[in-house]
Amino acid sequence: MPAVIAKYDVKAILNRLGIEKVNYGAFNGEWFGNGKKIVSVSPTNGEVLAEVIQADEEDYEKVYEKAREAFEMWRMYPAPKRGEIVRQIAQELRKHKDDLGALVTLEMGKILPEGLGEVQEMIDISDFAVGLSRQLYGLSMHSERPGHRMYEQWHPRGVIGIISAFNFPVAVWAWNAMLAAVCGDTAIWKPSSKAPLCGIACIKIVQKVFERNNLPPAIMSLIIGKGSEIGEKLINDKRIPLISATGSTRMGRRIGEAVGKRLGRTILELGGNNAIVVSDKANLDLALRAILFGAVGTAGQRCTTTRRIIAHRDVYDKLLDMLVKGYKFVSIGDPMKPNTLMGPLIDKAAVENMMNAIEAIKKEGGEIVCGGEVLKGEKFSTGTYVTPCIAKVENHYDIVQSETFAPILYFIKYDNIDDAIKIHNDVPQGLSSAIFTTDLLEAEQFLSAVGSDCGIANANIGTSGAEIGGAFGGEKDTGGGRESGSDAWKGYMRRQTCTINWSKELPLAQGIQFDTGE
Ligand code: UN1
Repeated sequence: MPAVIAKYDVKAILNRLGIEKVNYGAFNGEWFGNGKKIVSVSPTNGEVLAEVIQADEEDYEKVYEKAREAFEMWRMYPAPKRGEIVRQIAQELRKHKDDLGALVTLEMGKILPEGLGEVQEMIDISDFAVGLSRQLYGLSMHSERPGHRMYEQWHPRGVIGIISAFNFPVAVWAWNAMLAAVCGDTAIWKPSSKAPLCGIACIKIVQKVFERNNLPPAIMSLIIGKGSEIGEKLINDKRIPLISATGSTRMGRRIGEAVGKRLGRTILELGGNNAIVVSDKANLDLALRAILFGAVGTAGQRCTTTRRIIAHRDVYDKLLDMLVKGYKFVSIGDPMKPNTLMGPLIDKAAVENMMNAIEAIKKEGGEIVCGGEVLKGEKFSTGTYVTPCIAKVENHYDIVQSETFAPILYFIKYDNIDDAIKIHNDVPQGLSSAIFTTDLLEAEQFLSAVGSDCGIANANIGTSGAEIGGAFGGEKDTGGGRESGSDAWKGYMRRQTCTINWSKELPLAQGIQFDTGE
């Protein structure tokens, strides 16, 4: 058990991470900021953690300029050496795991084991990137012309932009930043203004590594500011060839539009509406545990959160009953305390959003089976704690079709597997999905071309908690981008096809003759 679980001292944690009472929100090798001040308030108890002076539009230029300068040298620093720097970053992350995990919990409210798990994802992706730094392979192909060689190679793209959400305030940056770093890009990170201290703490950790190695710290820079100012500047900046963004579908559409207009590239990881199909041939005990973690974990604020259960009519009542009992044992409270399973929502606006969704469910004819209340009393004086909710609904309800970023789990009935898959895919989003069944044929159908239409599809494990080794992302309104493992690194590099003629002739492809007759 990490020491911080047993006993924690917020001041000491912040201190060890280099967080001061008032911090600058822009970093390009130096810390500065000339924008409005924001206050980071913990949703766990309403206490002020620290203040941040955000960046303004001029500060953005200063951040960009240093990131560009850093790119000029970083792209020529050999990839395996870039990997060595990321290896050192992974070591620093290991040293700071307890404190950074605790800060995630304090600033956004997920329970400490999940805060620590998030830092573990950062370490894992860093290790992955170290190996990758020696494996940025291109293919070679046979030329149709004699005395010619053809191959493709991958070059760094440039200064890229990373926009991250409050719910994974450190890991999602690391998925992007560590891959970008070994690929030879430099990255400007705009974290969510709801979790600015997490951003500052991460950059302080990596800053030391760059400084120790006499490298420009602007290889990984930071810009905290308003979406309507700094976010807009970043996405409209022609000099930024790639924007990798995580957030709502609404936000992603805006980014896709702005970056698409200037023909830049995007990696978009947007909303999910993740379902678990529970067959009459499922191991219900396994399904129960997966659903509990998937629906209640991170208080329903993961993009991979389980939002819909599509249960076979023969197990529907039994599963619902098991879940309602299970929900009673979910201990809600201070996410820093051992045994707590669900912390607060990020803020009161999120609570209001959840309450509005519950009203909408009832209006459309749904039935609230349990939960969905705002908790009151001294322990919950922040107004950010709720009970997780289960509702019986129809898949076509407007409210079911959209992502509510809160712990609401929809229960839907199905008759046969074709029917289940149809219901499953009948939503605008396509991030993560799962089936629980011991029937091989059903599982294979779910994973086949006529099965789940999501970017992630699992059998007998839940929708959330993906490993970093796979490509992460989804289809349809989820945005289509892929981050993290597999060959997602290719998004951070530009592909170049090269043909070299080592003969003394100049044959043309496709057998074309183009002689001047001289
Ligand atoms: C997110 O919610 O934006 O698969 C990312 C998961 C985590 C990542 C979630 N590894 O739940």
